Amino acid sequence: MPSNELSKVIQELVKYGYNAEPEVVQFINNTPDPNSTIKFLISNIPEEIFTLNMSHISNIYGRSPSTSPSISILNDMTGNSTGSGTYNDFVSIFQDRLSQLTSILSNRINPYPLNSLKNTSGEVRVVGMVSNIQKTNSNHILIELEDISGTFSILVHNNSEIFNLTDEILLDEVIGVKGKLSSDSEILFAEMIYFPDIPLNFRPPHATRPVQAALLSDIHVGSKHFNSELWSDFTSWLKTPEAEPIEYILIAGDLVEGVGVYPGQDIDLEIINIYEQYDAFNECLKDISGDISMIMIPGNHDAVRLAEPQPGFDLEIKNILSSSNIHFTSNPSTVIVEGVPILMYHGVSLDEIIAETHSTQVSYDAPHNAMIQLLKKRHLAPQFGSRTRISPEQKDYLVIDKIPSVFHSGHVHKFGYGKYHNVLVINSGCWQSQTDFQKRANITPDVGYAPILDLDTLNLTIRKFS
Ligand code: D5M
Ligand code: FE
Ligand code: ZN
Repeated sequence: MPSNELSKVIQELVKYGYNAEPEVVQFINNTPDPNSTIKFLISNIPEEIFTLNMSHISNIYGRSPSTSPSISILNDMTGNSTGSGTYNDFVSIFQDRLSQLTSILSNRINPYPLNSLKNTSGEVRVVGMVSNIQKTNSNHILIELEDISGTFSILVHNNSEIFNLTDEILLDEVIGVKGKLSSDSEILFAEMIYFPDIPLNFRPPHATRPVQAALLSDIHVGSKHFNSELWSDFTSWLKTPEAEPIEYILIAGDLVEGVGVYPGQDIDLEIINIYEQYDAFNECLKDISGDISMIMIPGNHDAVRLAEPQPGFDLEIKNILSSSNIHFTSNPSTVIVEGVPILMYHGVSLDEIIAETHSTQVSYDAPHNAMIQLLKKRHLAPQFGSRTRISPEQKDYLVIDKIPSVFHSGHVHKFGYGKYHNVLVINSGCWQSQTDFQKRANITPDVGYAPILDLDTLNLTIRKFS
């Protein structure tokens, strides 16, 4: 007997005057949005056919859809926003951040509560959120740590071996410290600093069959500078035998250019209406075979709220992006593709990490090193109240709770990749040529990169269109 869902698929087909063999009904039902799949199929089926079988489906999709896509999404907060912006919401999100990151650090260092230190002496370990960090008159670094019990001052001496680590510490991040208390137990002299971090022996899960994913971001359709020629080169290449193993495309935000994103943006717009921009983006996807599954999160140019976490697109935008094989989720999200956990985050906080981290390793020319800082801190936007807007929620969705095999971002329009404790870190560049703002700021964007990930070996091949 067909289940409820299967009979809905059958009824929907009948509504349009079609029948289908049971495998086809099952196939349609397994797609993320069966109604869109039906619309897509019947708009592509030859006129004389009224009973669909699997060979019709294969013809429509261009190749056999025999292996069904394997995608699950963790931590999608779309529709679950609880924050109303009250003081209590901010308290909740900080408490949750502190508690999640403290429990990661506590496995290693077994901390004392900060309010107990005044009655202690000698060597202690603590964990807390950085509520202040400043240079003293004698050029040491003074850190104010806060936990649920209270606050405490930590001094990092400028002669100490760990002094250079203070370059990486940002306000509001959670760290651990080992050190010796002063004789009056008023201050802790730091000897070790611990970040929540990724364990060195992390073994990244991988797929069990040879299958690939293209990792893209920052398409910016609707901008005068969207490079449609390079995009067509990419979608044409997808049809070549070389691209046959690609079954997934992940897009980490800034699908369209948006409107009113920055002052004077009008002169950069090819399409001035946001819905028409998504229409044009949809046209850009039309050339991509229907049996490639796509996963998309929004970025700061997209039509969702700016504050992070950003929910996935609403129905109005989803209806414009009519292809049946798109999975929409929030920014950030961890998506499990063929068993491989991939953390997708658009990357607005990277601007801040690059500006605030004093290490020369972290720059726009090495955006993956800024992403590695986020992995170390196990948080996607450590510093609160600066450029990255954060929406207060009961739960801090920006904590990197599950360690991913792959961390995928965009936003800075610079291509870069690296490995950190076996996590593959990729910033996928963009499809928008240099804008006037970027010309003035001397930024040369990396345009037309399609990093292709082998999901079974976690190796990367860089496909550059030019
Ligand atoms: O961001 C693209 C990159 O360029 C990112 O690193 C921010 C930077 N950018 C772009 N426009 C501006 C303005 N007006 N001020 C400061 N920084 C900017 P995207 O999200 O694609 O705009
Ligand atoms: Fe962008
Ligand atoms: Zn962006």
